[in-house]
Amino acid sequence: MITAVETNTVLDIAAIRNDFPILNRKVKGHPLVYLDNAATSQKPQVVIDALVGYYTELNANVHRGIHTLAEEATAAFEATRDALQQFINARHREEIIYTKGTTEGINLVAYTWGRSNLNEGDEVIISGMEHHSNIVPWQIVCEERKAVLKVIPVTEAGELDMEAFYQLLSEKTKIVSIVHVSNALGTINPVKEIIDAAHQKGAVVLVDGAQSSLHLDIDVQELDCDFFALSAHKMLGPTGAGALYGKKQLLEAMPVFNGGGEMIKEVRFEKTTYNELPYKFEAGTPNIADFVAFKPAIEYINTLGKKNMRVHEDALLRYATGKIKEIDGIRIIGEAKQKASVLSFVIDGVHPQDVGILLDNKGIAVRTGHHCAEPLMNRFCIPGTIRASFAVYNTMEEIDQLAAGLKKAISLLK
Ligand code: 7TS
Repeated sequence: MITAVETNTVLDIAAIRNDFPILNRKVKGHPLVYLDNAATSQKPQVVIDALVGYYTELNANVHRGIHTLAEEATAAFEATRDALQQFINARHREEIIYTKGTTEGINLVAYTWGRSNLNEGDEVIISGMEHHSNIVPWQIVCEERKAVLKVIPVTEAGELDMEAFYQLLSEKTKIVSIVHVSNALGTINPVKEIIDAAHQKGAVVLVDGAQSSLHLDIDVQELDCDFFALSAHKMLGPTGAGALYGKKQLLEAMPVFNGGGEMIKEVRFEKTTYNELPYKFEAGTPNIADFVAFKPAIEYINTLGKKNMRVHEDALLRYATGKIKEIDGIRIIGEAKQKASVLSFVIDGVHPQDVGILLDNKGIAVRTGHHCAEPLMNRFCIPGTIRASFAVYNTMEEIDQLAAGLKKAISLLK
C-alpha cells in the first residue's frame, strides 16, 4: 500500500499553483485536476500578463519600422532569442531559429537539410517511439530523394533497442532523428550516446526536445547535437512559438525554407539574395506576442530551477506509478529505467476513451488515444493508452483523485 510520499522539493507547490490561474477553475463541478501536461502545459500569470501587455503597450510589426513601438516590439521579440540561447546553451544567438513549434522545426530540417543532403540509397534513422511529427516529414523526404527510412525497435519495457541501433547505423546513415523524451511512454532516451555514435559514422543528429525541454537540463554544446527542436507551449509558454537550434555551419549551408518578407536581402526578378541567420529561415510576420511572452516562461522555469522541478515531478511519477500498480487490471505501458513525467497505461477489457470521459466527469483531464504515436501503439498491440502526464504544479492529492477516479471508472465499465 503506497501512502503519501515526501517530495523533498524545496519548492512551495501551493505558491506555484497560485501562479497558474486556470488551476482555480472547476470542470463539471469539480476542481480541475490537470494531468495532460505532455499535450500542453498551463501558463503562469506572468506569461498571460506578457501577452496582454504586448497587445496593450507594444503591438507593432518587428524588424521593419523605425517608430518607437516597432523598436520596442522588436527588442522584446529578440530578447527571447537571447533567453533561449542561454536556456539551451547554444554558442551563437543566430543558431536559434524561431518556429511555430517542434513540428515546424523538424519539417524545416527535413525539407532544407534533407532535400539537399539525402540521395538515392542514403539512410535516415528514426525510432519506433517517435511522434508523428518526427516520422511523416522523413517519409515525405525519403520518398522524394529515394532514401531509406530505418527504425530503431522499442523493447517491451519501452526503451530503445540500442543493439539494434548499432546494427542499423552505418556509413549510409546521413541523419538520426530521435526523440529525447517519449510523449507516450515517458522514456528518456540515451541521446548523448546516439549522437556520439552517429557522428563517428559521419551522420548528423536531430533531437526532438518537445517533451524534454521543460523537464531536463538541455545543453546543446555538451550534447553536441546538430539540431534540437522545442515548443514553447509545452514549457509553460504560449502556443504558436517554438525554436529550432542548429549548428551555425549547418544552418548556413542549408537552403532557405519558406520564401517571403524578412528572409531576403535583395529581391530582383532575375535573382533574389537571402538574409543572414537566423532571419533567412523566418519568412513573414511571426507570432510576435507569443515570442514576447515566451521569455517570462523561460525565466519562470529558471527561477524555479529545473533540478528542483525534477525532484517534485519524479516524486509524482513514483507515487502515481505505485498507486496505479495497486489497481487490479491496469497494465503500465512503458517501464523504462529512465522516465520523465509521463504515465501511460491500459485497463483490461476497457477502452481508454471511456475511462477518459468518466475521469473528465470528475474534473480530471488525462489524454487517451494513440498520442500521435500510432506505430508505437501497434508495437504494443493496443489501440491507445490512458496517459497522465505531470508538471511541477501537480500534487500527490491529485494523484489520489486520479486513482480513486480510475477505480470508480473500472467498477462502472467492467
Ligand atoms: N514531438 C513530441 C515528442 C511531442 O510530444 C509533440 C507533441 C511533438 C513532437 C509536436 O509538438 P508541436 O508542439 O509541434 O505540436 N505532443 C503532443 C502530445 O503528446 N499530445 O498532444 C501533443
